[in-house]
Amino acid sequence: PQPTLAVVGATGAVGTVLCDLLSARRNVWGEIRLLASARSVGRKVRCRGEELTVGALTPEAFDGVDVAVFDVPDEVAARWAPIAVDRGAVVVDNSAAFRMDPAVPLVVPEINPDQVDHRPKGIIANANCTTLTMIVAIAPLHREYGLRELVLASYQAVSGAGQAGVDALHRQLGKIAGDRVLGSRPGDVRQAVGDDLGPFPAPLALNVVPWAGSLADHGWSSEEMKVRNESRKILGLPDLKVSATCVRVPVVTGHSVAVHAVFATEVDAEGAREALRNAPGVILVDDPAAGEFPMPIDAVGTDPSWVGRIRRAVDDPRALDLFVTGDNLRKGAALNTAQIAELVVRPRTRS
Ligand code: 11C
Repeated sequence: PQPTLAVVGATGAVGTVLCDLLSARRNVWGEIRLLASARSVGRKVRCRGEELTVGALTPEAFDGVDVAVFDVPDEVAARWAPIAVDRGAVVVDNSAAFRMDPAVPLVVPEINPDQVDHRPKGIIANANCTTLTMIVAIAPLHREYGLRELVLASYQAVSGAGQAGVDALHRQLGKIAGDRVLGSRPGDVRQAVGDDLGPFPAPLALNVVPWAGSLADHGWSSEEMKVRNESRKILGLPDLKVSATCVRVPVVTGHSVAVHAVFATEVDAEGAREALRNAPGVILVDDPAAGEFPMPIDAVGTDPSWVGRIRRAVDDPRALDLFVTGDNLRKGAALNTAQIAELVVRPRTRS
């Protein structure tokens, strides 16, 4: 029989994209069971052309489930993932609850697929959307040149903060639309938007906000520390130097990252392009003369990480500068979990 998949958090921003993806990907699943918090129980969701009714998150809901993908907040995952494992499921968790646990692999199928089979806790973690968008393009360059350091700034879409983030940006845009003077005096955008900030610390309309996540040690944000720690774990480089500045921008979906990557050996831009042209999960879009670069308005709704603006650093022959954009809800979240879940149930040849 075909394996059973549970999607926990099926009605959230990522869960919804996962249901869409499951409708379009090769159909490896038998039953698909959608689960959510009490507020969403009974809702109907279309998946693979069928109308499914969202069920309640209970221990019994995991009976008979082979793989459970969790798209829920950290504290919900921390509580419920072990329950799903006790009931016999392998958990693929998209929260940050288990990512840095040494007994939990952090898997990107294009980079470290074999790690799915080393899961002593029955849990496999999915990385943060900013890390994922970038790392798919950085790994092939690491294989070519040996990565030593990353200095990066992100340009993160509001859907990274869930549907509440998208709703907040649209409300704010509604309030400022048509005012041709706004943005020319201190505080005028703040005044127009008022206190309707949604999950953000400042207005996003006509603005950029150098903050994502919560306050970590020494002034870093949790998002910046995730990018550092997760990049190290995925690439197997515990001493990799990483400095990230994470910034929220008024984009609905599509995280971008400007990267300065320093390598062990000299690099050349055409060699880097060649490595990326042949890399899985990457699309090279690098023709500035023709106005072609990676941008969220083009990358949204697509699977790969779009990479371009590849230059050798003027002042360091061992460094590359580049720009990466990817759909934070797809490769940054739902798509990567779907790929991991498919790896877990892949048919194996007997040895
Ligand atoms: C954002 N990257 O854009 C975050 C959302 O650790 O999975 C995802 C947080 C995480 O706000």
